[in-house]
Amino acid sequence: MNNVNDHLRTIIHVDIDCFYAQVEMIKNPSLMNLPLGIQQKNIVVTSNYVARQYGVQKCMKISDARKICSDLVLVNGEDLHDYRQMSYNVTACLRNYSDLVERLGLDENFLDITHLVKEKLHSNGSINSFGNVFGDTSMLCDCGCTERLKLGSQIAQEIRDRLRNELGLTTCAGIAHNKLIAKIACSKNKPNKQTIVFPNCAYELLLSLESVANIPWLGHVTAQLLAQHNITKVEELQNTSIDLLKTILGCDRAKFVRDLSLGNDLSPVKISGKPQSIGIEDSCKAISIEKEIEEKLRQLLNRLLVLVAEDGRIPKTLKITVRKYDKHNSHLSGRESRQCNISTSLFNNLKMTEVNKNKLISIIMILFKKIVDTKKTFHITLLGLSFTKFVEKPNTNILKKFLSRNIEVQSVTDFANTREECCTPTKVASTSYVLDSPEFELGPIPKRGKFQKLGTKRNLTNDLDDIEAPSKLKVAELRLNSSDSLPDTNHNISCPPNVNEEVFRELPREVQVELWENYRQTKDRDKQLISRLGKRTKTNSILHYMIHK
Ligand code: DGT
Ligand code: MG
Repeated sequence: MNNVNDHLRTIIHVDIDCFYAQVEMIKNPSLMNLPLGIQQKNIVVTSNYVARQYGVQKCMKISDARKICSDLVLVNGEDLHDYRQMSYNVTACLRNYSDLVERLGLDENFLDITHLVKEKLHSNGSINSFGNVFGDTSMLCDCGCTERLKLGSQIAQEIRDRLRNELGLTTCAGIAHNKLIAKIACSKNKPNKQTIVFPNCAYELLLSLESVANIPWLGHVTAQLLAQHNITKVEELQNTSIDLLKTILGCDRAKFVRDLSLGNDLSPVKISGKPQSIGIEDSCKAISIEKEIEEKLRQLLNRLLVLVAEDGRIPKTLKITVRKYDKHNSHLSGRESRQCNISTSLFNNLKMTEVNKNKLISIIMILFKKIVDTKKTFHITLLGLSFTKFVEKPNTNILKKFLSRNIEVQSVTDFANTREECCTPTKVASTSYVLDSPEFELGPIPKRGKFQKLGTKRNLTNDLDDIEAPSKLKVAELRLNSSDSLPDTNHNISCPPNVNEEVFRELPREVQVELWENYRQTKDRDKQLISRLGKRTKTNSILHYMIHK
């Protein structure tokens, strides 16, 4: 059952305690000792641990929560902005310890710290584990995994202390040789605790789960299929023959599920990149009128377009998901999806026009009608929209292109401004990290862009539209018309007066050329104006942006 070659990695799973509630308590510390619930519609999506002592649980109805805790303070948590930003900060902080950080939803991260452990192992004498240890440890493996995981638990403690000190968050962690065991371990002792599971205790850990439905990644539908064959306990799943599992689940799925039930998981920690899809969905009381469906979808689309705009890429595919209510068998009221390609030109403008929005709504309604026959009676209890297959926005202007790289950084450092010193990664990763959460999106790790050295507090994003950068054509035209020829490619371009020379030298040559031309253009224009008006006028240009004030 237990192959020592599978013990080589050290994985940490980090989960933030009562995530949305903690963010709200950080924003408003007076909530700290009060029972707090985070409300989305009529549901408490999470509660702080004070409220949990009263029995207020995740996904409880507001009315039920109030019955058991009359003092419950409710904060609306429908705007995910602050949660997303805190989530990015956590991931940025974790990347100090490994490049291999994988996000799962907004509040979970996997870290593969195998390399860090290897580096530290030599410099360590005897190693003590930190936090809780799961299971019977009288027969531990001697392949070296025990020391590695103990060291991993020290690193996990260090990481959690740092998250606490720098971001004010308490977290739980699981330390194990694979992602599955680390994730289950993490949930074993909560809140603000960590748990280590040695490979020989993995089997025992799986058996400690209440039912197969609690096995991560097994999935709701698989759990239902297994339940139809009276397989509900993990032990029953472990003892079911692989042939029967194949009959129930199909060949590949059967093997995957069998491995999960035994605690085997070779899946790597994948560096999160930008999400492959961005979507949102809303469950609702049964809707049976087409007009109401369209209205609901329009609301969803508006929210989704905000997320897509934040992401910055252009989607090529649109998908709708619908759940129909089947009154004869509510368990089988499954979801159905339809998708189609959409024109990227719909996203040409900075802000989507109403005309384009209406075009999208028409497409969405066509897709909807492919799933639901609106001429017959229908009851819809969930609607979802998502965009997939993204392409990067084309950059037309070389200067804008150069700036946009820094703007991307700016958008991330904005939220990290106050925390940048605490979370500046020791290794600057070139890969952007991501999320597979529907709400999610991410940008690159904060790093010091060239423009930060300009020492200006002006906001690049807002200034971009003000910049009067000459187009390439215009530069060529200026060159032709200019009496001062540009230095050839082998020579340095002169730094315009009053521009910080050090910064100027760091800019790409094309940008230096644009700046130089811009300066000369301004100078020529000023000269003409001076001669015409007899006084100096002010022009709006990138030069002014660069000039020391
Ligand atoms: P924990 O980890 O048990 O201390 O508590 P949380 O609140 O961190 O719960 P978790 O890790 O399952 O989920 C992270 C956040 O995601 C949570 O703060 C609120 C949100 N969330 C969780 N479950 C749901 C859900 O069913 N619906 C919605 N809309 N949000 C949810
Ligand atoms: Mg959590």
